[in-house]
Amino acid sequence: MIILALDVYERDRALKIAEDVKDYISMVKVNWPLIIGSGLDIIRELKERTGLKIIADLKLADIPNTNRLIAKKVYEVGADYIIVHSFVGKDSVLAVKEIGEIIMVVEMSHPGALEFINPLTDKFIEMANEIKPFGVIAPGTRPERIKYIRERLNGEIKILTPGIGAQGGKALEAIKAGADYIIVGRAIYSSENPREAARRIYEEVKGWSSG
Ligand code: O7M
Repeated sequence: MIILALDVYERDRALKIAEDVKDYISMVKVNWPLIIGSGLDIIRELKERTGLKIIADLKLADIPNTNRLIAKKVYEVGADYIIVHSFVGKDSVLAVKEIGEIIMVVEMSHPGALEFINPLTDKFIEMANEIKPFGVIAPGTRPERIKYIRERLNGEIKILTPGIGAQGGKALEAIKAGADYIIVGRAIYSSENPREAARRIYEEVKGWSSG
């Protein structure tokens, strides 16, 4: 039910944190900072060292052909899921879904999301219900929006919520509102004792989620 957002640059640090906390998390999310800092092969290494599923958070937002070219290489190194933006349209999203499992962004957690992305959530939910990705991203900073999305989303599609901890969202509130997974970055990897930080969050939410 906890996804570690491993947004550090250094390979050794990333592997150590992931191994330290692996007992308390379900998956590791790799974003651009780690890929830029350590190379794409970090996905394979993390998967081998932890045995966990790896989400490649590329937030792909390009034309279908470019999305496909990028996604192919990332699935090849072992990514289990790739995160794609919905606003580029169905063809771009499907280009990735045709070659692997995807997670679609339907809303974001930061203040700026209110400007352009979040007003389109209803359309993104509609698209997700049609495309049936593994999951969607909803804001852990706004539990009422998680509830809104859960009520409209096909029940088989998981909800993953970032924004827990450093951005102000509360783990248990997000889960109670309908999140299947909470995504946590700085509250774990910037902690003096990442394993203990992960354990605390795990204890807080265990029993509430099936993720
Ligand atoms: O817990 P944090 O704030 O240190 O990290 C949150 C992670 O979630 C970080 O990797 C962000 O890029 C990501 N994220 C958001 O914070 N907000 C969003 O709306 C969406 C994401 C995300 O994971 O999108 C797929």
